[in-house]
Amino acid sequence: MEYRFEEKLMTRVTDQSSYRRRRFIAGALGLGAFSAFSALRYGDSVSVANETDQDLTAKNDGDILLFEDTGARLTTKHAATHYNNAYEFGWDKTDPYQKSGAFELKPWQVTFDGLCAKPGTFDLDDLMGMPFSHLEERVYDFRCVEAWSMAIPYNGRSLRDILQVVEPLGSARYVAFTSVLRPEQMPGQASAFSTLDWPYVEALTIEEAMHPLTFATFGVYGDQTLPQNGMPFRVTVPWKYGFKSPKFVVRMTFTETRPKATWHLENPREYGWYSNVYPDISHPRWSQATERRIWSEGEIERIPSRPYNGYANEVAHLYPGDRQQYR
Ligand SMILES: Nc1nc2c(c(=O)[nH]1)N[C@H]1C(S)=C(S)[C@@H](COP(=O)(O)O)O[C@H]1N2
Ligand SMILES: [Mo]
Repeated sequence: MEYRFEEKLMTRVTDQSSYRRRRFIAGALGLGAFSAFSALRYGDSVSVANETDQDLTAKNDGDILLFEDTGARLTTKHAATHYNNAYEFGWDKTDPYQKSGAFELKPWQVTFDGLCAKPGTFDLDDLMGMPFSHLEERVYDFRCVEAWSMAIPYNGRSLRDILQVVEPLGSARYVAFTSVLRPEQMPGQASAFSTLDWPYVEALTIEEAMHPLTFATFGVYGDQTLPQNGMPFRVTVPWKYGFKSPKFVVRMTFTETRPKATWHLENPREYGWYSNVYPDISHPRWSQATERRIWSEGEIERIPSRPYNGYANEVAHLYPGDRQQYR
């Protein structure tokens, strides 16, 4: 059965959970044979914050599925796909959609290496572990350090379900992400004006990477074909400033020492290594107390920003002591 995004919008359920999400549950679908990555999908992956069976409505209808719709307002797909940061394509917000036409989404492989027991290189289909249409969808608030934000439905699964399969060693304290290097398809990487060192790199602590909110993302708005949004594969970390959510990921490396991160490297004073959203800690050049929520091209709302971008209940425990350490 084809996935149709509009279908989901028809069911509205009040959300009791502390973050907004919609979710598909693959029932008795016999999908277990897909790959090592599918095994963990069912049962193991989603003891996520505050979720109860009662949150889930609808029924298993043959080959689809349960879902809930929290009724959360979304940014329009048009706005979320025409105003982006993906410096590989250029520095303007319109470059990612205008200059990504030559970017090849397939084939795509991701290599896992460093401190893990089962390193290897896997195709995206393996990492999904199920058909794209059966992945979870989560609506996350997403906030750029530049103080604009959107509410975007991401299609994917918890990154930890994937990381567990390659078995990080006890000595692994961080996960480093490397984005793709393809100057022939990404004009921003070839441009003499770019001061960034390519490829783009980012990193999380192992606890952050294994947190169930950290989302291995294969699509947005049910669409896998949007390079401007980082497809075919990005990682989405909703409690941090947007640059901590790397696009076009091709490698994940488990390390003992803290890896480099592109924007932190570029200007550590302006871009912290952790870069959690803290509204009371200003960027040196602007306040972070509020944000411009982009709902559509025509509607931009000034709203207060929240600690951890609204996900404090889920993640604040990861950051004991003085929050200045985690800016
Ligand atoms: N590889 C890569 N990842 C990246 C970026 C980038 O330029 N290259 N920009 C980051 C920034 S600054 C933001 S705000 C988000 C933007 O994601 P979106 O355009 O899909 O909303 O992607 C982040 N991930
Ligand atoms: Mo950003």
